[in-house]
Amino acid sequence: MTGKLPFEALSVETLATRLGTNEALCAKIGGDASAWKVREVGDGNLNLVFIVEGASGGAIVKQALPYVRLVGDSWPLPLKRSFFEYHALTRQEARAPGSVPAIYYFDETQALIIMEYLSPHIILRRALIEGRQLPNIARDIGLFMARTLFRGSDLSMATKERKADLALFADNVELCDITENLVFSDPYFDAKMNRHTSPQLDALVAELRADRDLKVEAQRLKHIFAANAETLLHGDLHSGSIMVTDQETRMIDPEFAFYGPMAFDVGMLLANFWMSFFSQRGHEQNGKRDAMRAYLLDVVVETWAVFRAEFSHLWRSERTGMLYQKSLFEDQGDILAAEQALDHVLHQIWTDLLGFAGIEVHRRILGLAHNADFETIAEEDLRASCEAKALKFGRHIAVNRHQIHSIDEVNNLAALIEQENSI
Ligand code: SR1
Ligand code: MG
Repeated sequence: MTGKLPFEALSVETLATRLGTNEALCAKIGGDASAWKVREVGDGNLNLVFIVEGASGGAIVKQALPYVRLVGDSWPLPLKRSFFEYHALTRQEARAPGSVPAIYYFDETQALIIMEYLSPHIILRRALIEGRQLPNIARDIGLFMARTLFRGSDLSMATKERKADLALFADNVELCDITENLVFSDPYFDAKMNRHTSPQLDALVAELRADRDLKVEAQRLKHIFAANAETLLHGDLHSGSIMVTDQETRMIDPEFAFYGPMAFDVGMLLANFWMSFFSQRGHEQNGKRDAMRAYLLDVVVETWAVFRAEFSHLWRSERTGMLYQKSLFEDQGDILAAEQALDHVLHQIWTDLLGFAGIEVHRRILGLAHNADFETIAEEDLRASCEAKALKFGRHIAVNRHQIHSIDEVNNLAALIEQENSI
């Protein structure tokens, strides 16, 4: 396939013929395309994902479709998201080596990326639903976030380079538009594509949609999301965008990448751990999940601690950008000033991440794009009860984010709400 042919969606039937002469793919999996085994495994909301296996190995072929897969061709979506995903992956690899799949080939016209087949990795969300306690995720994801968010910002980059990159990713308009609507606005009114567990949650949903403080807070957070072009974000860092084994953690799918607030990636990620926490009661068919719940709260604590420690380390050792210049602080012998500034930056991330986390919880229960943590709880009353607790938690941390001072305080709140019988 050359980049000059017009876009055409691949299929299990056509892939070997169309990519059979692709040098990068043949080098990786073996050149006899007639022996390739092709499976379509995409279970995300947007794209086609194929596993292709040949005589000498396997690879992933990911292709964007000109529409939202979850909804169909009534919702067109530009193919250029593949371009942003490719460029985000290259930057993430440079800033946090070993944290993303290796890229073998990119074809902009066909909107396809050929990349490393991660095996035996599974999606983190699936592992957490199964009750698996993965020992390294907090460390690996905390480091990934600190390194990519710090090194993609004006704390680290040359400003000319950062501004050029900001301009490049500013064109990822339609994917930002999805987040701006689906995350920050649609959950808080009766938007067309919303759904929730009904009738069990109807009264609570009405209450949340009438909650003035919550709606204002959601829009303040949307304002920060849209206006604070602080760093190159992953943009969709939930537990479905992370692949794991017991030893390894890799971040995938950064097609929503754009320059936004650091706290967005951190908040979205932690929200997914808290949602997993609240969903565990729905997955107790084979025994209680008390240990899993405790593990998830520990993961939250450790992720935030690793993030803070690595961010602080980079602040002290790699602060080469135009913000908080060393020439004003350390070079004047005023190390304490640099530490005071670091405290302010971390505090801002902390306050905002709580807000982003709260509304991420809401949109996964009230909006279009739900998550499997709750969706796989077949018994509807039980699912609604888990979801109601998560909604209550999400509201509290979003609205009260300026008054919450520690991760333990948030985890204690989650544990308290989880123990309530009335919901
Ligand atoms: C229409 S896309 C819905 C969601 O799927 C993606 O993974 C993002 O989270 C997006 O909000
Ligand atoms: Mg995705």
